[in-house]
Amino acid sequence: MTLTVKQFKRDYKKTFENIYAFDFKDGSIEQQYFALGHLVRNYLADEWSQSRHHYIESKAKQVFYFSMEFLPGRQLKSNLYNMDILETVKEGLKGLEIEFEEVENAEVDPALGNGGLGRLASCFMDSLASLGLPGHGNGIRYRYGLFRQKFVDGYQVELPENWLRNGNVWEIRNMNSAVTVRFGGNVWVEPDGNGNFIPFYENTENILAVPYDTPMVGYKNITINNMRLWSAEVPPEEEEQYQTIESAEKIKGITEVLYPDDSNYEGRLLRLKQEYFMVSAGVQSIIQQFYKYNIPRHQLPEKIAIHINDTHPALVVPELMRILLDEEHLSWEKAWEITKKTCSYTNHTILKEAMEKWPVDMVKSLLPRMYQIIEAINQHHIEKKLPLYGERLTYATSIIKDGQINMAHLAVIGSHSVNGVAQLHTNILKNDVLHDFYEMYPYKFNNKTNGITQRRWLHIANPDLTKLITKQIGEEWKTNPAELKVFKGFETSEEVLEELAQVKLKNKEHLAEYIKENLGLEINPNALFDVQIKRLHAYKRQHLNALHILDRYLRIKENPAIDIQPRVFIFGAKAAPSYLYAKQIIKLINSIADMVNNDPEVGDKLKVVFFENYGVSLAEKIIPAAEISEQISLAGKEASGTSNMKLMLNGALTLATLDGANIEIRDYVGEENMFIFGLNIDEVSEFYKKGNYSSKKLYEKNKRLKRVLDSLIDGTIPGLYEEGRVVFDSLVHYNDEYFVLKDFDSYVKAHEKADELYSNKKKWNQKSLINIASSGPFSADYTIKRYSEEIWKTNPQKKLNEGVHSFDEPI
Ligand code: 26V
Repeated sequence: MTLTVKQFKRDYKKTFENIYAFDFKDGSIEQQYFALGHLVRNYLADEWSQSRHHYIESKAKQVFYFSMEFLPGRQLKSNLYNMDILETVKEGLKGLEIEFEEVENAEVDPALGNGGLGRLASCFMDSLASLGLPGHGNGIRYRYGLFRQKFVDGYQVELPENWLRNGNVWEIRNMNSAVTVRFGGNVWVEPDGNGNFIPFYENTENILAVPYDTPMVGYKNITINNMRLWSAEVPPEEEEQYQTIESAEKIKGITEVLYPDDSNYEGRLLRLKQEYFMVSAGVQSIIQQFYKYNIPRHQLPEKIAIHINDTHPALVVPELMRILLDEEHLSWEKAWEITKKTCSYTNHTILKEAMEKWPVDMVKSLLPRMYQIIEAINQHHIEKKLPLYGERLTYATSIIKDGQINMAHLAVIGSHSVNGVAQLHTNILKNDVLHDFYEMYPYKFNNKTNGITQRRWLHIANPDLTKLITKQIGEEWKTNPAELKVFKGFETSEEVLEELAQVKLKNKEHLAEYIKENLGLEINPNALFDVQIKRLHAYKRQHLNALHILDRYLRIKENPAIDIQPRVFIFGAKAAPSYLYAKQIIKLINSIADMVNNDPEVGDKLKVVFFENYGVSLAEKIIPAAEISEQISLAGKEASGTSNMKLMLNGALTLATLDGANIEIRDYVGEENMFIFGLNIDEVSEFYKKGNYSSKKLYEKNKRLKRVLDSLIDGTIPGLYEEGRVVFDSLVHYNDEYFVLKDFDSYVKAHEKADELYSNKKKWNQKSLINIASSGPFSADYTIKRYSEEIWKTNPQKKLNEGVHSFDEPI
């Protein structure tokens, strides 16, 4: 949009006064932020409604991305940037003696997700809008987000995340689009005499689903999509029934908290309620819009696509069937064809313990109609497949087995497309985890390697690097990320390499200041910044990182005069509250940090920083300052990873196993521009097959490793209680499930290579530049383009496409 500084200042003063009835100068930072957000939303309103109208008129196919989690990050700066008025607003605020940075930090970061899956959903929202594609989010407006993490004596403590305390300026409560979701009771089906079967319900619990809509703003174009988050309320007509506050609270309880465990499935009734609540509200609201515009129902798959983000929303399949059967009175065959054509599913994890399976009894009593339909889907599946594929395959792919409903099976059978999130991961799905389905439906399987939005993770988070790139290669790369490769041409330019080094140093200084202010720790910005930021899980092997730090520490203690590359090891990680081992690793790392950081003999040579409460906003601060990106999961366990892409884009060199998208990163950037170590997937499989891994032997044989491991239990690390022993035992006595000891040597070697390279600044900077220049292919814009063309079959809208990316696929 076009906006002058003068106009902005006038608008801002007026907006503030309209809201608060006093002068903006007397307002708190929070109020100043709120007024600014309000004004920006007003600026957006026009374009938002234009977008909506356009979609309706053009009858364009719309995508609905169903996800239990979104992690959008702060929205003020991102919206201003995408609207192309960030500089104007900054200047205007300065004129009013308001610091933009302070105002920006007053915004809460909505933590409505656990990690990778939720952040990916939000990167996708950004790309959909920026590509001019009609694609909307559908999720839950949790009253409390993912817990706030604090460390007390090095232990993780979880505090409630009351993110709505000061209101949320970006959302609009849309009462007129509210729908009712039914739970429990009895359901039976009777013929109505016209050949239709009508379900009758009694004693159901009815819950009102109220949508809160948030605009998703595209980059420099007029597309504004919608992220619709549902909140549970008591239906007004039933308010009298819920006489006690407790019973009303129970209803609201459905959308009260986000489940903080992203690695361990527990069959909790409330979680199932959340899933059906979101699914039913979402599907009902889509269908309502659909019929409002008189679109014939057989056209459903031509007009909408519903994407199932992991199995959490897999009830979309029976819910859509329910509506088509019970409310539209379609035949089973017709309804099934429409449902399958409409739905598609992404798998995000192959960890067995994370696979959703709901007990039949629970589904039967909470969602009786869903159960009837799931049973019928299963019945049809078995009847159809038995003659074609025989008993083994047919029953292996059954949805219901041993009293449980397998949600992945439901999602695969009910979708026309099933994808993994990196090439290796998709291969594992085809050859292993979902192999039986791959035999049955090879055509459903496809890969869609994850991507990230370069707008948030580079343009906004790292403005100096953005400027440097633009100065050398022009603006084109911003809308056509393949163009980033042109930056490679500066690999030999001393001047550009020096500027690149300066940008990195400045970012490191910023982070060092932040660390000083928030953690009271002094770090040397000239040290090598080594970063591992992700949820804490044994398969991600933060403890391997810890062992390497201990190794360095012990070497320094042995020889305090040692000539070693100074390093700062940076961690950000939350552990699921019930995941004891992960919490013990947090305590271990914090104890190591305490020991190392307070040892005068160590000084600058080694520092360990463990940030509390890692999330999107912290990531934006850490990533631009990173030099080594730790992607060290055991090969075959990390589906894709996305921090690997963000760190590479900001010039960090990847130190990684051949897992997830690390493999594709290597394919683009070249093995010589990263540090690869560890077992590959074939070697891991070989060990599993033969069962011949003995971590104890490695411990006994390898002196260096033994010294490190012994330091966990011999009192070396002060403040550590049973945690050292627990980690030691798991690695030495319980045969080291994730091959930490096996990979230790090659991991240490990779770090030695990194140190050596770092001593040659020019070479390091060259590799950093090549990493930046090779990261174009990991733009989520490409990922979304492929989803759109190959799965959803949506096309960018002509009218909306003006000014939208000219687009070359990178080779
Ligand atoms: C799983 C579960 C399972 C039990 C119930 C609660 C719950 C909540 C969330 C999850 C999500 C776990 C899956 C996940 O986040 N996967 C990550 O997805 C990223 C995006 O595709 C990918 O980059 C990471 O490798 C993958 O771990």
